[in-house]
Amino acid sequence: MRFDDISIESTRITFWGPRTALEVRSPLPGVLRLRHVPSLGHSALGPRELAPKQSWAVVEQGQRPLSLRREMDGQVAVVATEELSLEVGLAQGNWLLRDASGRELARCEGFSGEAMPDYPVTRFRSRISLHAPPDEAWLGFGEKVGALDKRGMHFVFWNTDVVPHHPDTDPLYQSIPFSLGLRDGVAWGFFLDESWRLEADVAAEDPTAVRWESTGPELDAYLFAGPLPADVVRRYTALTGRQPLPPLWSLGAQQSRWGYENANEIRSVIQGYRAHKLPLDCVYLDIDYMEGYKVWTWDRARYPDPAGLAKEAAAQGVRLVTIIDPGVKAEPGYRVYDEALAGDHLVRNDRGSVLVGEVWPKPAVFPDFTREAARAWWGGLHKGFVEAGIAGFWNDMNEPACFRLVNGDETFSIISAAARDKGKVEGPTLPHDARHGDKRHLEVHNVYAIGMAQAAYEGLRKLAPERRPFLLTRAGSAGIQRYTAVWTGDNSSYWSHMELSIAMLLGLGLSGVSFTGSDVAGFMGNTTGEMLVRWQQLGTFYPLLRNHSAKGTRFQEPWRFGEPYLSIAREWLERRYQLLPTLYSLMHESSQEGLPALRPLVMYAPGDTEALRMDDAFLFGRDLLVAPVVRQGRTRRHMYLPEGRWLPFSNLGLSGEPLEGRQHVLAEAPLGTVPMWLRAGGALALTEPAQHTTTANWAHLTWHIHAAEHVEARLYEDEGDGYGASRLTRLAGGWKGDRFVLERSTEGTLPLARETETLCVYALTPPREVHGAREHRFVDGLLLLEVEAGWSRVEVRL
Ligand code: MIG
Repeated sequence: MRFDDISIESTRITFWGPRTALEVRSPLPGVLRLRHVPSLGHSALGPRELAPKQSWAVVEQGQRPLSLRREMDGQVAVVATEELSLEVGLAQGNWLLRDASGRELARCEGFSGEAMPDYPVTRFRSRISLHAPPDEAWLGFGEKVGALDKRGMHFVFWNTDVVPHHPDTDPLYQSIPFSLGLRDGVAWGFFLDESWRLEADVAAEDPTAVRWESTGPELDAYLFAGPLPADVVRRYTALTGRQPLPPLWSLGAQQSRWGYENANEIRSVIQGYRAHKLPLDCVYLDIDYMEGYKVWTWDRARYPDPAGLAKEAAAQGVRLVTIIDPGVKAEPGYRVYDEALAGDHLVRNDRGSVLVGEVWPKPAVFPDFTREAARAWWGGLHKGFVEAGIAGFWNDMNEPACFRLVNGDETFSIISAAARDKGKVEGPTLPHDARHGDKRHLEVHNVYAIGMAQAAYEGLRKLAPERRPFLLTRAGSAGIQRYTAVWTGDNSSYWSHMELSIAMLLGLGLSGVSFTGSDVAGFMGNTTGEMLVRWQQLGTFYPLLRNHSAKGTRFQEPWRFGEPYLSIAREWLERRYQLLPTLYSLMHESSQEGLPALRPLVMYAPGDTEALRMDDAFLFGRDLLVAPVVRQGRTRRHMYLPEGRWLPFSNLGLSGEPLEGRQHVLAEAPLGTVPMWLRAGGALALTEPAQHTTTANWAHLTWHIHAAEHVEARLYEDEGDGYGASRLTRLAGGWKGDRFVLERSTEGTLPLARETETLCVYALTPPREVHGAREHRFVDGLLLLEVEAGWSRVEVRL
């Protein structure tokens, strides 16, 4: 491959070969877009003119200036922005990316492609190969199994409903072709903005190359500068959007089960929580609430008065969330089906008639969420449920899952040989040749769920503009964070699945998806009291904390296993509610900067290979290091502390003397204990436990601060829902000679809801004098300060 012509515009430079093209733009600072076109025939509008390309992922498509110069006898062209420069080899069609300091970040060894004409859908094989030096780690890739560093794995990006899945099952439900490369402590990012079925070979076949392959005609890639992992995530989420701040209640405890039979059982679950003094904010209604699996209907025998039930639950501080599946029962006279047909909102088969399959409803048809009119119609369908007081929506089976196809009188399993031969399908979904408007399923399969999520989100913004939507999805693609939280689907009550959830959620977080969780205590299979308690402890830090289980499995609400499990589970649910000021602030930070709440240790120790291996532990925000026990029977926990000083803070309380980082430790972790450490200079804001959330304008607040040279912390507060006034509080300070000083500043107009605050400052010697506090006490290495809520400065002389 070679380039023999270049077209130069101020914000776009295109390299042309005889049948190929490479278009370079810079949409945002530190971001380059490289549209690789290996076979121009399918992407050209005319000579020297690429057809515009639609993206489902990208929201921010700026136009930043580019400059071009030639080097090495004209054989290399350098496209430069302020932050990045790209050297394009004109003879080979390869490229090399450098940062502003001239350091090599990435290298493409070439791209190529061929078209494979086939009936009825032509597919392509477009490939790009990236150099992967042996010391480079590859993180991200969205919802994938395996360790944090995905080197040595091979992935398929094709949203798939798999039950049950195993610790090595691929693909799962989400397709996010984004990776973060990390070498010598410097990070860079790569995102392939393609909705087509993709594969990535992460240095498995060839240990020096990461290879991507698409079934589509192009490789539309974005490159992101670091230098820190957080910079890459920030830039990636500036491009693909950030998770909006969720309503506070959705960060509370959630209970679900596929198998709650009727309204009375929902009542008794709420009653069980309250009777056992367990915090709870939300209960889910699974598919059995529908009449004959007809979406947007109620089975009135089971739920005679949904609005009444929602009201009763609300009186207990509990919200209801209903499952919503995309498959619509094909039954004339059923309003949703009739409207779908009349409005032409459905996916069609190759022959042009409405595609009929079977999911839970049978026969079933599928809305085509790639089209705006279908999305607007679907969004409006939330109305009756919103009016009944349903607080949120849970989108399931949205890969989309389809178990069987109906073809005239013949019905066949979608994963049978017959189906494979006829429609060419992969997994229990729609055939490749199904039509979505002018597109085929093979191209838009992976974005089915983001279209459905967008429909729901936009619908809810219209129907209830004063409230923040809460949506939960199983399937998704790059950018899904703009609309919905993500749970990781049908895991099982295996210790290995509990452990795996950590690396999986960390990978999702690096890939822009912050509001995530896995089903606590496992969906399939039977959990035990010990597993429930350990999973509850881990789940305390999942941004989405949901206990969910499958029909036919053992009930796993926290009281089902007796003591000591009930009491320990309660303690951890209470800790979750204590942590809400911190979690809420982290979710706010996600909405502003894109950083996830759960962060891998390498986020702040990017050059530390020991930290890279710790994928059964994580940081909650920047400051709290958490090492949950994820193995049966263990009462001690190995941990590697990265660089810095760390205050043992197991169970959110002082549990030892500060330790220097860069060492391995063994921490005590009996059944009720999770080892944790608080970073020097870091702080945690905690409130009092409660039975349910009310407002995020906290009436009680305690700061836990690990004193150091520099202290920095943030707290975001508002009413907990809606779009009203807020307050952002910043703490800053640290040592000044023999004094320890803390200053507080705020932004925003939300009035304070408390008169005093408590500051717990650790790692100080007994003070001689304290200024700025109403009261102070020094006990066992802890300086306890009682301050006016509107305090601005505290000074401690030692
Ligand atoms: O085919 O709605 O992942 O959470 O409970 C199974 C019933 C359909 C799969 C979801 C699971 C949910 C279940 N659903």
